[in-house]
Amino acid sequence: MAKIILSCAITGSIHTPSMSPYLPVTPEQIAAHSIGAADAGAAILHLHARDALTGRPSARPDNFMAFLPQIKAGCDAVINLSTGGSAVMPLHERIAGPMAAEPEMCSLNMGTMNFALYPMLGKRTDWQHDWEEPFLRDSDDLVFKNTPRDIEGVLRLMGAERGARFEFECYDLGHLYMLAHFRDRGLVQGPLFIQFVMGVLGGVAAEPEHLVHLKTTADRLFGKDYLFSTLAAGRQQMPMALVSASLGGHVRVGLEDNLYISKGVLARSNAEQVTKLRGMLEELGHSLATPDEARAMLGLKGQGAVAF
Ligand code: KMH
Ligand code: ZN
Repeated sequence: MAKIILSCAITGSIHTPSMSPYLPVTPEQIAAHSIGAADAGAAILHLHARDALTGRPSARPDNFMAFLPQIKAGCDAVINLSTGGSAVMPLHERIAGPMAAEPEMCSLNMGTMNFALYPMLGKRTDWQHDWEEPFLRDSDDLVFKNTPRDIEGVLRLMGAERGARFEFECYDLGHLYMLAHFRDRGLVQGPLFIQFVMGVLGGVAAEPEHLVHLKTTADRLFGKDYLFSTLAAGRQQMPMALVSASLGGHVRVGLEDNLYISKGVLARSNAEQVTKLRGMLEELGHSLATPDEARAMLGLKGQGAVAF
């Protein structure tokens, strides 16, 4: 069996600080969680930044630079920066940090879509910060914008000009056809790394049948010139990671997509989720790729070629 690349998405921009005391928000917390996840077996760290005081999602270069050198000094995992930032940010804001940091990898969301977070409001009233409740509530009228022009811009600024390779985030079948369109135009080259994103309200639900169909379609469109990984938001995170591995794919966990370690129990760290999934995968006979093995599989430029 081929080695599995385990990505860990450390903090993201979906969850807010009031939802879990363990969500890392300060640069120190983000660095410590990242190094812990790498030590536990994550080959790739998918990173967003936050404002240290309020925990609000940010993509400002100074917020990224407050933790990137510490993570690089503390582990050899591949650093993968989000260009999705948060759906409330315009594109120029979302890519400011990644453009300054010139990472080995960055995410690229393959379409414009709804990104509805308001079901997470629940019955909570004890918000720590003023921004949290309206941030979630107003997502019932929020469009995450990545038009073909936006996608082409990120491919040029981050790929052609800065040598990053991409985690192509595909939330639905149409996103695969958009990726094939850019392949046909010669703007993306293999091996492509596709992240199937399941369980976001606005994208496909986290159901095994959908994953099989996404993979079958990607097989037809990209043949042997791609690898896939799967993330499922919320409680389907671990089950869908196991389905992904069983289908020959790679896996992603992390507090960005799920705050829990088991039913009703908050994960105390990203490393806890990595350790749990690693144990289940190893029980099934899989083994994890090291960061350097992941670099070779994905054709990355290397840690020496980043700007932090
Ligand atoms: N949190 C995922 C559902 C990005 O950073 O570009 C989406 C994500 C997007 O990871
Ligand atoms: Zn992300």
